[in-house]
Amino acid sequence: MKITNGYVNITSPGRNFITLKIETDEGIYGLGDGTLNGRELAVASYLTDHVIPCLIGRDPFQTEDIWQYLYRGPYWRRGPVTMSAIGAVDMALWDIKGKALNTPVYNLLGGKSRDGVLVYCHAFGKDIDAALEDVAHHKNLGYRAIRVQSGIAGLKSTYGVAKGPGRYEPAERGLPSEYEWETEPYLRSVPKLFARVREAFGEDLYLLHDCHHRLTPIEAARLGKELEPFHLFWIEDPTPAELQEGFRTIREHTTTPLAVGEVFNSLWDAHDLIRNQWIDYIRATLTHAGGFTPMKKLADFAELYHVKTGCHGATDLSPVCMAAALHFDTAIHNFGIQEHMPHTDETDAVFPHQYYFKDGYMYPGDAPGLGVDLDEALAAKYPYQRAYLPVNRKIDGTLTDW
Ligand code: GCO
Ligand code: MG
Repeated sequence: MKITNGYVNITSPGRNFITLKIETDEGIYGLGDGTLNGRELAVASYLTDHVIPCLIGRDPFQTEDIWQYLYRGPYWRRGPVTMSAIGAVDMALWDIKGKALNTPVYNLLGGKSRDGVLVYCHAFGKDIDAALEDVAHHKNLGYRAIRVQSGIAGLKSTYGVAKGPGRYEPAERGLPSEYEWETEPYLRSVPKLFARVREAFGEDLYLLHDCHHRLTPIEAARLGKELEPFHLFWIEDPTPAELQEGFRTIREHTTTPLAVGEVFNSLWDAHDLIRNQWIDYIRATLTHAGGFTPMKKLADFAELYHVKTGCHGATDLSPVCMAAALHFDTAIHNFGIQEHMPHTDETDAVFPHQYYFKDGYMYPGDAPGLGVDLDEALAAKYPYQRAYLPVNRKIDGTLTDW
């Protein structure tokens, strides 16, 4: 089999998505997600201008060789744009392989290691009472694991809480808006939030919380310690992880499990975190970390150190990535949990898919390949619209991590 053509689809059914389609001489095609929130067109150009021309004529079954060609070949390595582009190619090739062999991708990765994939959803509210209502709502939908975020008294906006009615969506159309941040009120509020959640819902729910890279290691250590009585499944991105050693400080002070890695794009971003056992869950995604080929290696490396996976699954990853993640989660041994932020009906219609949610778990379906498609005629009705993630400033005006 030979690759004969490839092109990038850009669509915006509510938010922007970059999808790579690779075609072959046997009529089989594969899809890959290359969406990088707020920097979508850079990945589209990387694919169209630099990657696709090098793929024509290659054997799509050679996923390892093509991955190495795209990673080592250009000399310039890593970075979210490069790795999202490589991730899209790798995903599309595994989709082709599955379709050609008439089997779901999870069978190519080791077969089913479990029946269902435990997922967590997002609950939030402008204050603690509203957050509790949203937890109750999601529990009634059947979720067994819920991430909880709430507004902070005195701050106009915070991460994970929608500004208006409706669900939370991180990117906003137009140029970046500015959010406001102060650490101390946040640190005082989160333990109160989880005390109330446990009081209202008991011990059975798995509870998670995202700090979104906003704390220093010692602040995160304080938060982890104060959350211990509420037995969280994890706190996520407690501190930025460029300095992997920062996690040592957090680890030395708390037994609250730690998750990090949604912005990672290589095993090397997590190398010290994993081999020193400073984290419990690695959140790298199939799109941003370069596809199945390196993610399988990352998971296998993590397994040696008792680290499990918890793949990023925000709505800024398309249903193609969601499908890929569910195949991956089904197959690997050290799966921990999968994030699930449901897409809008418009997005689901553009990307018809086999995967589904039932009673707290998700299932990839048994269609050959990834089990997800792209309705290009419908996608064309939603042209690209510029959108950015917000930026964040401390109340004195200093730019800080969003
Ligand atoms: C999460 C994330 C996201 C990010 C988003 C940025 O845990 O789901 O933190 O919501 O903010 O992916 O593009
Ligand atoms: Mg996060």
